[in-house]
Amino acid sequence: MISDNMLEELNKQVNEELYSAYLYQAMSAYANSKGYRGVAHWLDTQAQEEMIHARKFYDYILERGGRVRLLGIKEPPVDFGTLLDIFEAALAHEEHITGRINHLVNTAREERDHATDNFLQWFVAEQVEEESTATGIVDQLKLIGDNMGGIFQLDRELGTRPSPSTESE
Ligand code: OFO
Repeated sequence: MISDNMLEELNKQVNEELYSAYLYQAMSAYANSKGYRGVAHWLDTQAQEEMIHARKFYDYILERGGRVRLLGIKEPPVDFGTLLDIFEAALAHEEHITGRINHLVNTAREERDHATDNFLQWFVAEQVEEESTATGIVDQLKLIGDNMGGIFQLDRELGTRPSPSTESE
């Protein structure tokens, strides 16, 4: 049996992942308003991926016979500044999510809940990828600086991100 405490933490994580989707969607809308269509596409795809993450937690709660509680989703910001600001915010957010996943793993281990521990390992690996991807884009943007040609090229590159159904989300 899954504990009430573990269930509460998993329900909180559904909310964290839904907020992640909301945040990336808001970033995408902002990038679109600035004319960065490729960046907007990349962020939109990320928002879809976060919905899949939320769904994984949702399905797991049900699979364990738990009750899903959908908590209120907080409002994300509207303005995100420069492209570098956007991706630095994305990286900071992913670091926060990594902290949450680590907390969930610690809780599962304290409770000797091996099934939940095992379920969470996919997210442990996923967070390494999420942080590495965001760091890569931040580094590229720092190198590019104000070079419009570089920004144009990066925008085009980010616009080619495949949809979550065809990549390993
Ligand atoms: Fe769900 O990984 Fe990003 O936030």
